Amino acid sequence: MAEKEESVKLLGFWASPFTRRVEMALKLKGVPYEYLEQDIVNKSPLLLQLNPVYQKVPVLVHNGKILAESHLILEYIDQTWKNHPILPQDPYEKAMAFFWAKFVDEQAGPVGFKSVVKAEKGIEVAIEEAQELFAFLEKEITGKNFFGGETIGFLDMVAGSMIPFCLARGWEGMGIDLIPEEKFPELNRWIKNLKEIEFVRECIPHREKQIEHMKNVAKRIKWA
Ligand SMILES: N[C@@H](CCC(=O)N[C@@H](CS)C(=O)NCC(=O)O)C(=O)O
Repeated sequence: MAEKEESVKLLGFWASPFTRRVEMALKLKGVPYEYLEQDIVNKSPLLLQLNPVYQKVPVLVHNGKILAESHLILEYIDQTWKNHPILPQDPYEKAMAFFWAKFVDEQAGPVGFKSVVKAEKGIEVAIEEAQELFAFLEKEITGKNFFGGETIGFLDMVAGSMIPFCLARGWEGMGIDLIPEEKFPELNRWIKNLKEIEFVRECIPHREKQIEHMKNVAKRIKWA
């Protein structure tokens, strides 16, 4: 019997870490998909129709089923295509993967970026504040090849897309290396491991182009 034809569409934005991590999961699982690049300033009627609540990318449409929010999309992908699991089976380890993913997206990423861009108390203090957040991740990755253990998993995709391949580039644009090798040897080892994976490299935005983009984001963002 012929297999049912799957339809997978991903609405995304090239510099979006939230989009890049979903592409990593689809590529790891070998799921063919159609990618629809979005303008996240002048939003398309399709994006507004598919994600009226948040009006953000990524949005995944699988056989007509619509999903938003990258953590949930990753979990859905993992449960739908079961090869190369990305989330831990153990309930506690799974909860911890979600805990750290939330920390990456809500603290280490945006708060770290904000402290350096604003640098209200001076750049040295800002760097220290941001690095205090990275220290948690340095501790988590110590002694492991990936956050997920021996192979790349959910948290690697979340943290990888956000920290080295998005925000660190924003800081690079300001001439700051926020994850120096001497201070964060374990995180640097992990970043090297990530870069050795071909599909991860395929999902990393062009460096110079992203540095320019992040400079514009830093100028544009009005922090609360
Ligand atoms: N919590 C969301 C965040 C998604 C997100 O912030 N997407 C950005 C692009 S990087 C976006 O679409 N921004 C448009 C807007 O904020 O209006 C997720 O995990 O998917």
